[in-house]
Amino acid sequence: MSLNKIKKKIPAGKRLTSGDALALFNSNDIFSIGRLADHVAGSKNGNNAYFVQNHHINPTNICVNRCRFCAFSRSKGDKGAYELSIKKIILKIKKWDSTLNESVNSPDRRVPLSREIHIVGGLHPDRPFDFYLEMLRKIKKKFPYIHIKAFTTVEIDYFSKISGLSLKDTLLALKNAGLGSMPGGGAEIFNGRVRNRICPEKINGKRWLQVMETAHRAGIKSNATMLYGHLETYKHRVEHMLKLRDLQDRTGGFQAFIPLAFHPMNTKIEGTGYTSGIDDLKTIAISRLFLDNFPHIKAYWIMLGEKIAQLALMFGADDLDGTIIEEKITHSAGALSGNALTKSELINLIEKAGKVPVERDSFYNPVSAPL
Ligand code: V47
Ligand code: SF4
Repeated sequence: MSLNKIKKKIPAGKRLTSGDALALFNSNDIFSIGRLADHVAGSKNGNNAYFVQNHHINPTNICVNRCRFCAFSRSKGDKGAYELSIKKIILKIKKWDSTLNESVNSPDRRVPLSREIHIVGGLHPDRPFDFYLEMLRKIKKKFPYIHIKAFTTVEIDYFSKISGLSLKDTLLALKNAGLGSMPGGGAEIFNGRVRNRICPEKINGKRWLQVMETAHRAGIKSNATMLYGHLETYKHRVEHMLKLRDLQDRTGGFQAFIPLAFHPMNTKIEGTGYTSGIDDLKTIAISRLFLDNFPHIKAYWIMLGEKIAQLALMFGADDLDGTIIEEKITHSAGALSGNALTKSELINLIEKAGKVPVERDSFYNPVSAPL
């Protein structure tokens, strides 16, 4: 279909087909695509661009999967392999929490609390499921006001295997221990042939979708990601997003879609280089247009870099993610971005893109200004 026909579908609120999305990927008219996506983002979230005060923690990089695109993971006994104890994790959170706005912790509690911990890690060969339950319980006991967003579908599947519990019971046990929501990692690209080349040991796309469906039905909201810029084609990207859109039609449990730009350094995927800024913006914009049932599109500044992430806010994205504090996964693979942004730096990026900065909680509720 021609771009002009696709352009007419958007204001009429008509759903794009896979063919439309593919035509957009094959078009170089990035400004028209961006303008359309910005229009859709505006109709969903007004002029708002969200951010969150969060801290990433990776309890271990020891992983039995050793995906070929992952520069973060190690095998047990390798140089650089690490595992954090629950005590160390609590200390990290404590240090971060205490540096945040002093008045938040003041006895009168006049400033609304919004803190998110994002926890994902490798599939550790020896740690039992109880370790993860205890970790959640202890974090929640010490910091009851902190939202815990944790574990990719890949970890959930692994927990179910090591615990002998069904997927549903695994998820319910985690929820009871304090899990608040799930990040969108592990999706990579669903196409089986590409998936086998980039992460042969990882659960397949069908299982990823099944874990998410079970999580959503257990009342756990999540995000969804797509790793792009490696061996996949545009067709694979569209197929991937179609599967997400179909699942979202059934459950409504996804909050944000996050395209993840592949970083090649120190990985086993050769010859791809970094993604281009044009591809990053196009992918953000087309995801906004195609995933009409996703409330939010996140421009994860760690992977895009601060400047492309800022531009992405004019190409359909409405969320920059957050302060992050400590990032290991992308930085092991040659990320050029910094490790952390302060709240005022995030606000500045958003305002200079002509958007309204909105600090949010983990469910996209605005955190109101201090009383
Ligand atoms: O699943 C690993 C990706 C993901 C590389 O839900 C890489 O809010 C690029 O999912 N180059 C984990 N990407 C990160 C993730 C995430 C991040 C931020 C926010 C949220 C959210 C989720 O990172 C992995 C994999 O797809 N990844 N290695 C690499 N070399
Ligand atoms: Fe392990 Fe995740 Fe890295 Fe794959 S991407 S090797 S599952 S940590």
